[in-house]
Amino acid sequence: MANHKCVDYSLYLVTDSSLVPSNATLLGQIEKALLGGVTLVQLREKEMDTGPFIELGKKVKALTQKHQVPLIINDRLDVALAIDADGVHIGQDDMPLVEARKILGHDKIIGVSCNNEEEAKKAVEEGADYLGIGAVWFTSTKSLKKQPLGVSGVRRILESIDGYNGYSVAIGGINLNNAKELMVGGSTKGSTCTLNGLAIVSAIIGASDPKDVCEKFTSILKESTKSLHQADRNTVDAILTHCSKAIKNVMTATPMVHHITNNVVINDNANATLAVGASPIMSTNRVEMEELAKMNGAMVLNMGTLNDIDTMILAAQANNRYGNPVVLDPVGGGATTFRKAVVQRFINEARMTIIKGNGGEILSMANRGGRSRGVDSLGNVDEQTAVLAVKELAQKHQCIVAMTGPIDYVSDGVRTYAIHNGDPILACITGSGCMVTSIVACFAAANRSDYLLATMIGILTVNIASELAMQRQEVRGPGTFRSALIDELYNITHKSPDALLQFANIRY
Ligand code: 3NM
Ligand code: MG
Repeated sequence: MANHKCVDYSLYLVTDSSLVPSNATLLGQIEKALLGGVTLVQLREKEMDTGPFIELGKKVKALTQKHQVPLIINDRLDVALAIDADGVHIGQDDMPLVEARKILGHDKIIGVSCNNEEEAKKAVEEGADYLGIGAVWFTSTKSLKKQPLGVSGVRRILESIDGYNGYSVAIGGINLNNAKELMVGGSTKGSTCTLNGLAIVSAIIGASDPKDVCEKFTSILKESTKSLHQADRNTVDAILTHCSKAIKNVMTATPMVHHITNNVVINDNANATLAVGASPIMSTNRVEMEELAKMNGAMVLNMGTLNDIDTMILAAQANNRYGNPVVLDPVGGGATTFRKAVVQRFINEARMTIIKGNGGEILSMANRGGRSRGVDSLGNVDEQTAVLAVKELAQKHQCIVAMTGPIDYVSDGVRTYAIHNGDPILACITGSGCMVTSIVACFAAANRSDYLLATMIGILTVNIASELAMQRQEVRGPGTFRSALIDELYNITHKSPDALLQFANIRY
């Protein structure tokens, strides 16, 4: 089963056998839709008896498995369990979420239909994996008990659950003509909670060519996320608007952040993690890696101390399986042939969500030179080389790449930013780079909808904390700075998140 934390909700097909055209079959329509790019299927049969429902479910599951797409069953937990589907979708009049969760456990997806703010908040509190928000528009597929929400109604509901860590899809009356309007208009500016996809019945199931329709939906979805980024994410202002929310998300979720890190920084990094409101665990014993990954919010893979590389890889793979972000810090990555090979193994055998290193480490990974002596970077990197290196690496490994130094560069392969913050004294204490990695992981754990944003805010938080620490009277050098830095990490996140907004100096 695909882990439910990393399910793609963008094009969600909900079936209804009564809408299949007379010259087609339900299975045929589902298969064509899958070929067209459907990312999730819900089998919804309101009138079918249990036996035939299970028979049909098995056939649909064979199709969804072939296309590696999760299968959700509408309403019927017994059918979902019988065919080992990936989850259920429940309406407001179906089995309550709390009871359904008791029966299905946490490995199965549970989605809930919501028509207003109260229903949405309740579902979020009770731990719904995703919300189906609707009906957006009038639909003849289902008789509606309430007025359709419209695009603005969907947006209001999303705003009311700002900070929700799960997913949201909209449903009801969606077709090729209104999909873009909904994706762009239904997502909100100052909110981290955006629509993750569209759930569609008749426009796909009733189509004469479901594959063609799904391909068109897919390109509309791609276009609208692009314009969303350009409209309100591609500017520094937008990033800053998200800062205090992203900080709050960490404190609300108090995510566990598992570090396998080097001996030199364990204590400082655990304290820094606590200071921003997350919960550190520094285990290196392979026996508990799987169990930890299950509870984990994010993982730091710091290769400063390389005692047990196999366990590190095992842990990263387990976190991949549970959809947890993995942050790689390739400490000393360019220093020896051995370390170069280890970085390659990490990249080849597990999936990194974010790679964060210093100039020497990132340039070495990007095959653009880059030398380290010990774990510190040698020399400054010119802007053009830095931007190219982070961008190329991000594209190559499909992840976020950050290069820290006097100026920090961050890229998702498309957008690249330079952060001009941080006091030079950071270079005088050991492990300040590793601390940035820890804090980035804390933000990534609680802000999974935007890892670029999480990385930027993690770096900004440490940098600005260092500036504030140096302004303190009692700080006289690296030793006193080190404890003041932990104080300021705590102060920024717990008392004055606006400091980020006030002092940030980002260029792009
Ligand atoms: N649930 P179509 S509206 C199954 O409002 C369903 O919760 C809704 O079908 C809700 O895409 C709906 O054909 C039917 O309009 C949506
Ligand atoms: Mg129902």
